[in-house]
Amino acid sequence: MKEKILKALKESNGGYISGEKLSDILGVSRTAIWKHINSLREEGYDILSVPRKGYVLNSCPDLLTEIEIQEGLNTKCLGRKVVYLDRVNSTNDIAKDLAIRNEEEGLVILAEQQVKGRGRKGRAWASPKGAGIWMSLLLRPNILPIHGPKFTLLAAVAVAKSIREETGLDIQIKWPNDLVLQERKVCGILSEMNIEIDTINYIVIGIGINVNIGADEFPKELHNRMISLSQVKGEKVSRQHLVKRILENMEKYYFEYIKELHFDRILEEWKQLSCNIGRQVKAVYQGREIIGKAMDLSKDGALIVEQEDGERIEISYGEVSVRGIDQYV
Ligand code: BTX
Repeated sequence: MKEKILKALKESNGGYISGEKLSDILGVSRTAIWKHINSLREEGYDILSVPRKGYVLNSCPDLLTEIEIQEGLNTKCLGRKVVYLDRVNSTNDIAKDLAIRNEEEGLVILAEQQVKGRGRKGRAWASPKGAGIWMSLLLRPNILPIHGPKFTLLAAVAVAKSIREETGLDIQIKWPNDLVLQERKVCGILSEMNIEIDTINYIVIGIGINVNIGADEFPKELHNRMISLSQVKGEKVSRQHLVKRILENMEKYYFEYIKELHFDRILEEWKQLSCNIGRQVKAVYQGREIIGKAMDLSKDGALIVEQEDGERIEISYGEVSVRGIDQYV
């Protein structure tokens, strides 16, 4: 009912709508309408009520509810169902749980706060309340599992592009799953797959973005390694707009890729957005320490590193530190 009232207020486009009219359209008493209006106010909706005129919606909070995300969202699949939660362990866990229960592709989980947000290898991902985007997407691509890792690169391109479009900030991708701004981490992507020999049952793509987090809200030990969009932009960034833009861009790249299995265009965009290419990097790969210059990406998205002796190694998984960004000299 609350959502229906909100919808009616939004549809009146800044005009007044009377309590009587709302109660007629929605088939509930005026007292019930008033209670729901108050509850919306508690969530941060600025709703004015004027005697003999009714209610008018002045402004909406930057919440990531289904109704806010779906408003004006231009997608066919991603975000057609949105589960919005206040506090969760990890949005990826919720998405995986629902995937096992046959939830359809395109499901989006959003939370205001994660208390056990995860990075790779079980590392913790700081996800303070109300100031970030902590989101998981459920995909069920009908392709071979070997192509699964490409989705992390695809998501990185889609998210980086969306942030650039929404904020104008010069964000870059650090292979394979981080986005950096002024050489500090602003976003991480955690893709988790469930596969059988020749089938992907599902992929959950978890995206964490530090949007409006103040420097003092980050864990102390991470202060000089992470940053938020608002810190660089100097003003708050709309989470709602950014989520919508990500869903739209993500769907565009996703459909394009699964239609023809053409990864070249995404790779080209990835390279243009990369902070790795041309820089000194260090990695431990297959038990060996690799130090050299990142030269390119292979057609499957592996990072090609040229060592001092000229040998070229394709790193297809794991960690790669970049001199100047990570704690390596
Ligand atoms: P990662 O393993 O590459 O990075 C984790 C590391 O990043 C941590 O060890 C820490 O040093 C640093 N870090 C932790 N929190 C933050 C932060 N908020 N900003 C910048 N750096 C940080 C990266 O893993 C993948 C993260 C994915 C997070 C999303 S949020 C939605 C979804 N749910 C979930 O539990 N994870 C994903």
